[in-house]
Amino acid sequence: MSTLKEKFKAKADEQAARVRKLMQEYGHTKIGEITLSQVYQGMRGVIGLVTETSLLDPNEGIRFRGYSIPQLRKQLPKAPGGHEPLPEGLFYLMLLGELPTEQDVIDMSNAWGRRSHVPNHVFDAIDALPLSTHPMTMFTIGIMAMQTESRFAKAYASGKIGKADYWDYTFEDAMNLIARLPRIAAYIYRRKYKGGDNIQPDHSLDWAANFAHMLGYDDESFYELMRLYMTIHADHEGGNVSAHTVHLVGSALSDPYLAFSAGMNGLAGPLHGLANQEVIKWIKNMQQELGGGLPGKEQIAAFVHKTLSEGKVIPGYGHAVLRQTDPRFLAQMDFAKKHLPDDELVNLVWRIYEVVPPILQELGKVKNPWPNVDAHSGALLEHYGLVEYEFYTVLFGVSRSLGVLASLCWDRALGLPIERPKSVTTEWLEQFVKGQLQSVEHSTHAGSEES
Ligand code: HAX
Repeated sequence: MSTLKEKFKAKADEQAARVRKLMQEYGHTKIGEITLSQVYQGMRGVIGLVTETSLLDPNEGIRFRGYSIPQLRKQLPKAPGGHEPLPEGLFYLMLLGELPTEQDVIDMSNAWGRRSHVPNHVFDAIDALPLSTHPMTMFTIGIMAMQTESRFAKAYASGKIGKADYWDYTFEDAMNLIARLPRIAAYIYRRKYKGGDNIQPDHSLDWAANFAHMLGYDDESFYELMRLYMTIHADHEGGNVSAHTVHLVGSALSDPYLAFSAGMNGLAGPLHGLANQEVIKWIKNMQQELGGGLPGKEQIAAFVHKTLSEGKVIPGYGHAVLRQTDPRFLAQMDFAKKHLPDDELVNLVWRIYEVVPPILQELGKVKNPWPNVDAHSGALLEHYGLVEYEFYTVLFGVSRSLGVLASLCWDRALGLPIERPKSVTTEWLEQFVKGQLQSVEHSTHAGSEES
């Protein structure tokens, strides 16, 4: 057993005992109430999931095992000469709950390098798709084609493993998947946009830099962007569509390939991860309509109003949980100030940031008028020449594997059961409300008779 796996097993045993104790002592304690509106409105605010890897505060933003993004940028190990955190370190932190040493991160890089072989039939499956296929569709199909490699599925099918072993095979699949995803993503990029001119991996590089290299961007500053990008997009607690889907599908003991691919289909929605391509599309349309360059604030405001009047959302703004500017937006802004302060598109993103929130606030219905992670990422990628915006969500997906697969390891280690919340019909709710009203009327009536 690898050291990482041994450490994970020890942590998982400790945590499982903690959960058992909590359940025994407080299993019946109420931790919230549900209103009828929440039932209709996407279960917003309903506490119904346990995700150990990160926690989202509406005002502070995401914390990974207690560490904010600015803290992670300082405290996680860096590449030699680099300033941004290595995503290997974040995965270690999410999996074990403790900060890694430099050596732990080097070991993780090496382990992923060793595990990164992608079988040829995966590339063949991608090659069978027309070039016009959206990169996210190619990505999920590539992941599905690779399901032949699932250690969990094979072990389960053999009938030789029991519940206590599930975490082990899930761990193996998670590590292999994370190791292989950059290769698949880069293959899709080079096939669709660069005439199939593939670039072989360079395992002397860290995971994110090697990904950048396979995409065709060998520039230290782009490596840094990829390290930061892969770190900040990795996890956003458990209730967002991609994370929740991976957990939900995994809860049926579908193997990590099936579960992760399902989560990626959710990430491909424009209200979730696809918003990163929508943002840049929207900005480009704005520039085109306004004659190019850097439009003035009034011009931007007019374009925002026009978008809203067409019944569309402003992509990159708003959030189901956050109520402040997303610290992931701010981290990218900080990166841009350091590396590309004069970039026109980046300056436009910053100007839009000054214009959009008051307009959304005025609408009176938008709960969070501030930018989210997707409002900034495209402008950074464009600067380095990665202009194929349909590919942006694939980058997000590669990063998201770190959080959701670490969580899936925890799901199996804690033996979490199949997920099955209760649903009801509108008629059921009407009857329920009527029953509540009648019982209130009955008790009021009974009360007045007594007095
Ligand atoms: N522009 C215009 N209207 C918006 C809006 C925006 N950016 N954000 C919310 N609203 C509207 C909603 O559409 C809703 O309108 P209706 O009542 O007419 O349906 C109303 O304001 C209330 O919505 P909310 O409660 O504030 O927001 P939700 O929790 O329902 O939705 C979303 C959160 C992120 C989906 C939403 O803010 C949105 O559509 N934003 C634009 C798309 C986007 O940037 N998505 C990425 C989010 C982050 C992420 O997951 N990244 O991957």
